[in-house]
Amino acid sequence: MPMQMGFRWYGLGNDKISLSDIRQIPGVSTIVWALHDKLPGEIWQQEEIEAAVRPILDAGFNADVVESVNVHDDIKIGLPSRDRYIDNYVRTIRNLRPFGVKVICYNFMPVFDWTRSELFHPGDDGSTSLYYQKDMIQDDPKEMADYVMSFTEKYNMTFPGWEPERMARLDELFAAYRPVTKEMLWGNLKYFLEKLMPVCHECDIKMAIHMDDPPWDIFGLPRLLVDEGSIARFLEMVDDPYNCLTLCSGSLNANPANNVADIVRRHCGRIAFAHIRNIRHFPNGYFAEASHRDCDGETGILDILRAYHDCGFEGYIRPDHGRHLWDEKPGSVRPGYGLYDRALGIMYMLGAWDLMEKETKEGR
Ligand code: CS2
Ligand code: MN
Repeated sequence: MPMQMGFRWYGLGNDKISLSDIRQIPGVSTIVWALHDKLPGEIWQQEEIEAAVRPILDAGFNADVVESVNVHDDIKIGLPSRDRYIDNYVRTIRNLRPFGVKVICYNFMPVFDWTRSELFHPGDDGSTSLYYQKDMIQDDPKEMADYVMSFTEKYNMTFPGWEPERMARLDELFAAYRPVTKEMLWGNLKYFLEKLMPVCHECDIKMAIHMDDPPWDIFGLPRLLVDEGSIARFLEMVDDPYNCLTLCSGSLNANPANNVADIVRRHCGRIAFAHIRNIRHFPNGYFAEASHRDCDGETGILDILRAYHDCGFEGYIRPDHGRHLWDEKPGSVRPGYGLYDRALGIMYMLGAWDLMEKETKEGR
């Protein structure tokens, strides 16, 4: 099967972008979806799944990739209650199977999903993008969480991994994670995946862990999937073809020492899902998310695409965050998930890909 291009969509009534908008972007076969009103640990029921997936299939897309089924904190912390939540996860996997789901993207980051100090940072060209200012993400998690949550309050828009119910208990969550060392977190991840692998085989659904974003410890919380060494450790720890990666180029390259194209070449067979995003680094260590065009950042988008092509990548790929362009402003667009820049990103990726395909066919 050839590589399949995906587009993340937040669902009817929860996304200003429509499926018919997405239909007009060339080459998109897969809608990357989720049940966005579910809390981590809850079972996704078949009727709820059916209601979310039906419009996607009716619009002519497949719904092969779920991003994310979020993992309950008790599983990450390793509390005795984790078994109950793992059972719920297993039931969710079984409930997803009849809808043709092939890949579940998830992450194992303590407390926070992605973290940024600014969601609408102005670029030189008048667009805005997500931005990371190192010194703002050091001591006070509350300040950053309040900033991100202010968007939820102001615009009545929730973000995956930033559930208001969890963020309201931030002190409690930090206290619960305090005894969890990095090694313990690795152990808890192994425990979780070993319980899931049999059901993944049974259902032919791959678990694809997302990289930690940014790829370093924040606010004293350990983070695991940060570089080639930790990715290799992860894949060996549960050495199973259903234990896979969501290789996120932007998350990894937030540390410019990570060469994403090399990582692709090394682990391509276990990459179920590719996120493509470009990062522009500033000399002071801050970074901004950039357009997908290779020269607009330092992530090496063309080398990464070539690495996927050389490896005969047959998984799912999607543009990750885009900038906010034209009429996309706070309140009218989900941070990082507007229509325009992600559509431009797709055309850039497909342009490079089509050229490589043509050259291969013609033996050049
Ligand atoms: C995504 C992640 O928007 C993003 O940064 O790439 O939030 C991703 O969806 C989760 O980490 C996966 O669980
Ligand atoms: Mn990503």
